[in-house]
Amino acid sequence: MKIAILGGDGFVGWPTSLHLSDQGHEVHVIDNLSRRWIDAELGVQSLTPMDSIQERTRIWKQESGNTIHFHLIDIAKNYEVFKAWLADNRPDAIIHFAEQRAAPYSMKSDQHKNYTVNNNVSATHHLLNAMVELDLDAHLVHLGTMGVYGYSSVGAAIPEGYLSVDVETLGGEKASQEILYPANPGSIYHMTKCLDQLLFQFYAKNDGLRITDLHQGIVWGTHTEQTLRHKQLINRFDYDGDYGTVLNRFLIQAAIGYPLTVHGTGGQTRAFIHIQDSVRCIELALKNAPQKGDRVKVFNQMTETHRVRDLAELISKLTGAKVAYLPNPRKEAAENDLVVENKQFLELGLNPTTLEDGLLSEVVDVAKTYAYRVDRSRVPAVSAWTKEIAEEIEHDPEHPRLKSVS
Ligand code: NAD
Ligand code: USQ
Repeated sequence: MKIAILGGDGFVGWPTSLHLSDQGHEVHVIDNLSRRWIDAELGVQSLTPMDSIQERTRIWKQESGNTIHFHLIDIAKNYEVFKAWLADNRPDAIIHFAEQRAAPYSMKSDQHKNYTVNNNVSATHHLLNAMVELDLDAHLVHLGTMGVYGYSSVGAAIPEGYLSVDVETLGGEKASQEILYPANPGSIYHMTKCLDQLLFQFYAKNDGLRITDLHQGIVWGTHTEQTLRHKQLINRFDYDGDYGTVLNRFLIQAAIGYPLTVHGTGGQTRAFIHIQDSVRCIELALKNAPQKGDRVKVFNQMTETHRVRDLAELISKLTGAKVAYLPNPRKEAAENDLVVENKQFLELGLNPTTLEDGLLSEVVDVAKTYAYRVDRSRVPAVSAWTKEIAEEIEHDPEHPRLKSVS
């Protein structure tokens, strides 16, 4: 297949590009490199030394004999350029990763809120709009988030996208319906993914676009089978307070002897998936496209759930790291349970990589190798969800932003 990978230079996009290229697909990465610019804005860098996308693709050609094409396009700002590219290339499938994906970055300031909404919503809408205009019947696979559901503890498992509801009609009868699970975003970033869902619903219904939306949990790990083939194919690894996600952050904190930064009581339960499984799920989704006229196909792309403090304790036991319970910069439930249905990928043959000691140690080893690149002052998460929370953190003498943590 000819596959366009929007956002193919990112943390999940790069290993996906390698994996699909390895399987013989013709892969085209489209990326505006905004994620690299955000590193420059924040004054942080990936823990792992990443080469330019051009150099990465050169090494991949040398190692595999396969070409990954790169196109520098901002799909949110350059609609006409993007549309012209789609018209010239007419891919069979399009994988859409190209959004600003960090919740803390999206909550940093009013400018960051505007940027995240404008970038994410325009990127998704431009893609859908251009596909209709060009009569492009490509299968669109979007990377969404478990966060569209909220992380509620209603006592029932979160279904894969749709909720069955009974409504009482005016005649007093029961009518059954399946509706999109009620959206309950916890950040501006997560809210853009809820808006994406409505765009997808409309374009599938109105124009018959074939769309799969993958509601993914937190991705952890860094290596995949292909990124391990050459040191210059290494994946990015975010550790800073804005882009680093919880499990990868704990692993690197353990490697550099930094107390594990648990927000609040650590009672938050979240869904997780290893990067290798994430890439495999995308392959499975590509092979199981919806038909024209079908509703949006939704998968819950996660393999296990964990409570944040349990993860901290597990890593502490494994590595001897200390655990620090910090004031939570986010506005979120202090404690929640989370039960998620994920039957569809399991039935398609996904064999989950669970969070076991060997893989956790592998990430700690990567972190130790590159520990010299870590700026410890960028580890604390300081982006506050409300002005009140920002005030509290500002005046808390125990918060690590005010202390040097050794
Ligand atoms: P990332 O930030 O590493 O990668 C996103 C890529 O998209 C970057 O290379 C960036 O330059 C590019 N991009 C952003 N806006 C663009 C635009 N307007 N035009 C062209 N390119 C643009 O993020 P990631 O961790 O690889 O996540 C990829 C997708 O998966 C995101 O949509 C995210 O919401 C979703 N997701 C990620 C995780 C996770 O834990 N990393 C979990 C669930 C869902
Ligand atoms: N947390 C800590 N300590 C830290 C970092 C985070 O306790 O040092 C807590 C947070 O407060 C939160 C939980 O861990 O309760 C998860 O935070 P996170 O940064 O790991 O994940 P999140 O902000 O939800 O976002 C990430 C990705 C996003 C994706 C989402 C999937 O950045 O792109 O959509 O995971 S999900 O969480 O399932 O919605």
